[in-house]
Amino acid sequence: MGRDAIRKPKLLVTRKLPGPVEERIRANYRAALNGADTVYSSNELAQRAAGMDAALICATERFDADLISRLPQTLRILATFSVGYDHIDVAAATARGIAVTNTPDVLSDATADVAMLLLLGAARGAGWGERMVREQTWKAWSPTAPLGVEVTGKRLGIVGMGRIGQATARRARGFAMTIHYHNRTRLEAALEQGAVFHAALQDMLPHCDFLSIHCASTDATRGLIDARAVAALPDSAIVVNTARGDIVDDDALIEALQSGKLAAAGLDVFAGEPDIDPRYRALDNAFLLPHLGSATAETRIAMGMRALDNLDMYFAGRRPGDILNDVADFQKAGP
Ligand code: 8YV
Repeated sequence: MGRDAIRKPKLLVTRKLPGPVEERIRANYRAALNGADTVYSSNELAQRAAGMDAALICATERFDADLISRLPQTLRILATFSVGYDHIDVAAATARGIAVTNTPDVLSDATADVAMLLLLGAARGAGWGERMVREQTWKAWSPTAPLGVEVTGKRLGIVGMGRIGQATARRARGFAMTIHYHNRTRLEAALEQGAVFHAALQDMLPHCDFLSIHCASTDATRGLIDARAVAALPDSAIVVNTARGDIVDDDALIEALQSGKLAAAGLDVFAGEPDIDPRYRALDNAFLLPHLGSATAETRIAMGMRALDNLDMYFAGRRPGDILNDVADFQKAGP
């Protein structure tokens, strides 16, 4: 084995990643890749992690406290190929001195594009309209039916005004929408761009013709959009979710879509995905996508490169740019 091979850290890669990302991995790591792109179970992850220095993981793998306790002592860093990290028990990783990094920024535009796609698709009937064409139920054009909801000039409420929320607001302004937002902290005026801040979610909801969810899934936000929140929205409002499915209470949303309290919903994320609540499939006013928020070739490559920047920094003995926990030691890879 050459000197280089001895020095390269051992990296478990849990999913098949874009070609240029895997090329860079092969050049710099002794990697266990997943060419078949199997979604590993927790037991498989624990087994495959044996002897590894690091793991490059996705949101499809749940690194809970139990799995983290079964990781080998050699494994020092979990780099997730995602901005969200609700699939990782960061506190458990920190307690074992395992660094955790994510990939912010690089997917903000792609995800905001999908938020607008859902907003427009839900409002204008992209789902049911396409079904009419494909299923040949499109008969004579009619002045009165079917009709969607006008987007231009309406009020958009954004829950979570981070990078993706702000990118969505920029796009919505192009549709002359008035922006309201609820966030833990108020943004400075330069970032707010005239958006109306609401310290309490419940106070914002009556002002939202559209509601778009962009906060992280945490103990504080799980189930945030519940029956009480839905009831506070104006009748015929539209809900869009590109963040995480569990921020929405499925029972509340589905009942509101069934009763007509809400005109429509556009959803890219679901609790328990891909095994979503089957009632969504029967709702003509639900415009549904299979978690495509970051799914462009450019963005997925950028996410992989960002995860590798974090790993490279860690193994160069430096603090990774996107580190999420307070782990003091960054290792120099060496023989
Ligand atoms: C990713 C996402 O596709 O980055 C995130 O948090 O939700 C998605 O855009 C997925 O999580 C990849 O692991």
